[in-house]
Amino acid sequence: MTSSDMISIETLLNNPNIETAIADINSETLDRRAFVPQICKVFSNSFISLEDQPQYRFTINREAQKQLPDIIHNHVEKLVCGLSDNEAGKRYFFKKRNIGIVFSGGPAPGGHNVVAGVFDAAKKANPESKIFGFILGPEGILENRYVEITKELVDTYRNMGGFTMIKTGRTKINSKQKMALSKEACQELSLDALVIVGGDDSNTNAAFLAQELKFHGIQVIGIPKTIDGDIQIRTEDGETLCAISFGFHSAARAFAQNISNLCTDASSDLKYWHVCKVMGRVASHLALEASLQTHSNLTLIGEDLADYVDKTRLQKAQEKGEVDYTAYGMTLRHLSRLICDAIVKRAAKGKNYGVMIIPEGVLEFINEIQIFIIKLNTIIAQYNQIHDLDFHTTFHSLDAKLEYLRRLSRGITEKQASPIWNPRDDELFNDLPSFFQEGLLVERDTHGNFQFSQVNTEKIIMDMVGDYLHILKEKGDYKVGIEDTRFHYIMERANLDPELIGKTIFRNYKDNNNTDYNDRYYLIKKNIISVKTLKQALVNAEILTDDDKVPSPILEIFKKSVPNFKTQSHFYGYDGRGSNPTKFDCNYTYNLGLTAFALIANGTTGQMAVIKNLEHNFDRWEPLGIPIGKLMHLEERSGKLALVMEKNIVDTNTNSFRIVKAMREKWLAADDGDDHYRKPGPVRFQGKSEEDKPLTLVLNSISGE
Ligand code: FBP
Repeated sequence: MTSSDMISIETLLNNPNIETAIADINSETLDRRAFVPQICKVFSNSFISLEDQPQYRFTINREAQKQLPDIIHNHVEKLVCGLSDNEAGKRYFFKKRNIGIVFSGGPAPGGHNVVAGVFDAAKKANPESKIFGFILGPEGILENRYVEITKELVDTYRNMGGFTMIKTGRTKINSKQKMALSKEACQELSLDALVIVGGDDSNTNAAFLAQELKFHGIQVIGIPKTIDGDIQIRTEDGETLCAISFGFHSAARAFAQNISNLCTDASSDLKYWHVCKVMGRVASHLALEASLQTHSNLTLIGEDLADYVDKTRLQKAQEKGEVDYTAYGMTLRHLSRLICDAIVKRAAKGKNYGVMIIPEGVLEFINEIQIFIIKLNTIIAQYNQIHDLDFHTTFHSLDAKLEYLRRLSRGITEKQASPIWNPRDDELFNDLPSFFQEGLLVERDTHGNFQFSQVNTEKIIMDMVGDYLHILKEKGDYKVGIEDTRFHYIMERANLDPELIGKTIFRNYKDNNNTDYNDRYYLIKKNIISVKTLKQALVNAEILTDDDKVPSPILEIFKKSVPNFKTQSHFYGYDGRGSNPTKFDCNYTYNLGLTAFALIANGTTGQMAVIKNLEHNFDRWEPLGIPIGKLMHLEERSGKLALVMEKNIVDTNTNSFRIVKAMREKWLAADDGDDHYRKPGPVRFQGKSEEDKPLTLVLNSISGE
């Protein structure tokens, strides 16, 4: 086409079909926005009351009792239809109120529906009520930056992913001054209530704010958000009140979809091990769910590694009448050996490829790393406190940080030798690769948490794996198995005797005299590790003379048996966090918003809105309010014990974990058969999907009866 034949760009851009095709808003978005989430039965009533549920008990932390005296005695509340003769209750429920809402921490799919739920319920109860969204997370509260949420704004973001509507941030309201600023901001807007949509740390904030603002007539309600899935609430008697935080399902489905595609790729060209790091700052829930959805060949679960006991080492020590404490827990070295073992086994069956899932927070469960993290947390926190300076600003470069640690270990810095960092720590730390040292020294987040997402976890592990595989290769232990039919085909095509060559070069060749082996894959003998040693074996068997060259078909077989370990790294985190919510999360979050409003309209504070029975069919979903104060415990933060909401890591006694463990061998597929990859259904919004809730939830809810 010559330029004179071309339609002008103006004409093109004004063509209605082109306008539709390139519009920012596509039909998928319009369909999403129009989706009306299902609502729990109780919300079909216009007036909702609360009913105390004293049967749900929690072990209360003493410190929580001290620090949160006015919210600690709250009960679990069930939402029920209000009585028609409760006039005072009705007046309170339907009164005009101002409600603030804030997102806190990392985005999670479904957040916008929480806003939509609060907005719809508040406007339905009283159209004069106003909802304000604080911009950029808790920082918006401190700086009093907000936007009034309108119907138009809510409608734009219904069922859409991200926290784009009002943004989010990780600022922590952790000082008297910040509390005072928060109170001022709420009072300036004449807020009756504030809804905090966040994870464990943000709900901790919510509890303290609730305590602080209670006598100023401002209620605070928390919402369990985080893709990490570590907000799970059980009573003292083990009854589940909240099976999972919102966002988990959508993120896990997005990760699983990508990982499953990699399984297809890996098993197509057979040349890569895909190493998939998946988010979850500490807990491995996302990795576990992705494993169940994809049947990837190898999935590390941090919590499982922490439980590891080296029985051989323990026994050796026992024989000497000693206890070897280092036998408990996993070391990085041992972990790399376990991974190598899996890789070598698969290679022996001709599968020098695969897909492995590494949870982002796995290092938290590795003994030596955990010790470094705790020590460095304390050192950084102490430095900031003693010097009233910021460690990371003062010691900008890695060298400066290392120099400080070196001085600390020798007692030059803080007048006397540090009890935390001794010369041995310094020596061990200096043995780590610099990118990892840098990772361990990264700035902690505002809550004092170690930022695992900033560390190249998979690189640390895979570098060690690569090194050890190299050793195994040199020793002749890491070889790619040669398929029986292929070997015969190549030999026969070249008029070579497969029996003679097979016996000479393979350690498990099945010939008429060797009935021990019945493998489909042959492994080159351990001592044949080069063309030279190959030739030697052939000469020794009198197949070749010293002057002969190794025939090319035999060379071809040998080359195929030499493994080339190639990896591709992938990080699944921010992408899934920003994905559109699944139907499960759309329904879940909208009902959380409705629940939050009902709690507010009944005058409660310091409660977290949850939906019980998420693991069951929708008709069994039950909205509740749970006292946040009762979920608190003491935890090490920035080198000190702090009262925070307890998070849940993977429980290795659950059905889901036990099933993954039981399937490990099968999914590794280090055998003659095919891989067992599972294709999770597409993340669909329209139509019926069989993947309508997290598999971990489904499995964990199945009892023996
Ligand atoms: P929240 O707990 O705040 O929801 O965030 C979880 C998370 O997505 C983790 O999975 C991840 O480690 C971390 O946030 C990443 O944080 P950042 O957004 O600061 O990089």
